[in-house]
Amino acid sequence: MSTFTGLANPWKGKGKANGLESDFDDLTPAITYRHLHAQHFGPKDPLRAIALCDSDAFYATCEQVRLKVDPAVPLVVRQWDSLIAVNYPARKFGISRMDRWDDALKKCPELKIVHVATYKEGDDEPGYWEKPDTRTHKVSLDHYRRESAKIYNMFKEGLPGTEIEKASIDEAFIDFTRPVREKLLERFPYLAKVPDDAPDGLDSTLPPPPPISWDGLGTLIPLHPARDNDDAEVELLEDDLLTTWSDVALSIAAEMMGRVRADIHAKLGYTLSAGLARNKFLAKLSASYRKPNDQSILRNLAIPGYLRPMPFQKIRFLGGKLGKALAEEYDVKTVGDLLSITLEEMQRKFGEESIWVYEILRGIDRTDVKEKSATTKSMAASKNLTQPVAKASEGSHWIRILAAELALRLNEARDQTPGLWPKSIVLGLRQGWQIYRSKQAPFPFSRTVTIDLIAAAGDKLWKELIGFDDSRPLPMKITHVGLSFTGIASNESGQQNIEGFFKDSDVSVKAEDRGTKRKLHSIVEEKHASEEITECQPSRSAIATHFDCGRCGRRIHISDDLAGIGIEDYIKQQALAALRTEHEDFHLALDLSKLPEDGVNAAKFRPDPPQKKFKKPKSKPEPKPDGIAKFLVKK
Ligand code: DCP
Ligand code: CA
Ligand code: CA
Repeated sequence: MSTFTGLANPWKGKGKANGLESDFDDLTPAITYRHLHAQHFGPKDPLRAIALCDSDAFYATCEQVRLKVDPAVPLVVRQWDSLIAVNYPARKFGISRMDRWDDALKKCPELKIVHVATYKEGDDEPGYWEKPDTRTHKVSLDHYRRESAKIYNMFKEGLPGTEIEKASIDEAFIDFTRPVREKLLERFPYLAKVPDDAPDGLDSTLPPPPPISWDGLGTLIPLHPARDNDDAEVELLEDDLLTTWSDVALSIAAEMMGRVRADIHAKLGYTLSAGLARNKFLAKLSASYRKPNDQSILRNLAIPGYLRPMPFQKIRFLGGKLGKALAEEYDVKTVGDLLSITLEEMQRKFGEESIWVYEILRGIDRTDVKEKSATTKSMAASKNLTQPVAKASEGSHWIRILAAELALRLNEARDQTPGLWPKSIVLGLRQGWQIYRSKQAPFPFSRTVTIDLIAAAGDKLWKELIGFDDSRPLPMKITHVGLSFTGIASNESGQQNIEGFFKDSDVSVKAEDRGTKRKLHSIVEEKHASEEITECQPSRSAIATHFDCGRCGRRIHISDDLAGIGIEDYIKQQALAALRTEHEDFHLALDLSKLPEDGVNAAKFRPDPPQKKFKKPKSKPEPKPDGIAKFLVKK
């Protein structure tokens, strides 16, 4: 065994005879004392350990836990005629989300079918009804959100020092880098100090790590997936020889992940599956390697073997138009097939932003795990209508149902964070997927959140958009009604402002009766008259969709298709990170083009040069962030 800097990549020389073996050239970076002792961990930190943890058959398990059903009983969650969640015992009968509920019952007569809770007008809370009717009821996911929050809170409590980003109702990214670093130093105290005879001081590479015992830590994604069992022993031996400190970091993260998964199962009854790897993209991809109730670990050296044979259209954001365009353009199927396309070629065909895809295909993802702050949160309640709105006056019915959901959710959120209040309320109406109209208005502060208050604000927006005159034709065929709160913040200062209003207007803040609240409503609306009711685009999620370049002062946006509400936040982050890298490179290229030919040292400008080749600077500094985005619309 030699030093770990020069560690051979097992794929080098074994790849196809077309030079592909150099596609993954960042798998065994030198790991130094400086890395280990860094206080800030960038996206290229070699000891980064990220997990994606996803609940198994989530809604189905929520119902199984709520109803105290034996987890071995096949159970599905029904929404109207379709299924939205199928537990693992039911999957054994060949039941999937694609089935109608009655077809599923044919496949498994003892199937337990639970219809998702629904709201109906006049109810403050959702209920589980015998025969809910889509014409009058609206689905409620409140119970699932509440259970989701419990799981999230157990992550927070059980994993101090980690960064946790909720990625959807049943999954979260967890960045273990910080606590893993502490554990490394605790377990291997000899790493705490640079040895006196270390040749390069802090920049000396760490001594080789000890072999790792992976027992009980999960499923290792193999280094050589194609090998048969006879080679298992060889592989084990090889595994030890190839062990790096990055792997040790992953193994410690896996211990922590496994412990919290077991705690959640014991306390709340949910099983979770996790993937652990060096970045978010790979963690997400590994999480489904073995389900349910397992965690899969993707060591750096296993990345090529895992990615290469993967049909790229299976990768979530390559499943849509972009994947199709790539498949057609190059007549290819797997990630490996795409590796021969150069960055230049990809960018020429698909726009500058495709650097992000180029990197993703090589297992590189620079996005951070970022906890979402409560200050930019939004809450949306919506209903797809099987029968479009027939008359203008029907609006109040739906608005009231949506208002009940928002009231419940805001009140629950206030139990956790008192004083939470939305800045605005938005009514969005849709005709199919093509036509969308919305209005928003500032939302008046009130000490108590009531359905009346929200419904009144919603009605006012409906009046602006549609009116309540049944004798006039509707301006659009409404197939979807959405009511949302945006800019939710814990509003101490907001409260003071409001109390200020009351002093001015001489209205008692203590009065809680409806009349006063209505007055309050109109006072606040008057105060905001100048900014009141603006036509707006479909509401965006709270995540940043642009950055401001410190060098040229330009604001760079990700394209509209990517910024939309249908695209997951981590995809937006990835696109934004790619744009940022691209933009930095653009400046770098520009800098280089201005320098005299000789003595140009890229490292001077960018200490950590990227693996791709620089693009030639354009004559005009006009980076265009569109291109690939048109392929990235949700399927
Ligand atoms: N969901 C839904 N409609 C979909 C997909 C999902 O209503 N088309 C809901 C129900 C799921 C929950 O979101 O329970 C989580 O989605 P997942 O894709 O994570 O699927 P499950 O958790 O149900 O199953 P798995 O164990 O495969 O993760
Ligand atoms: Ca899930
Ligand atoms: Ca999920």
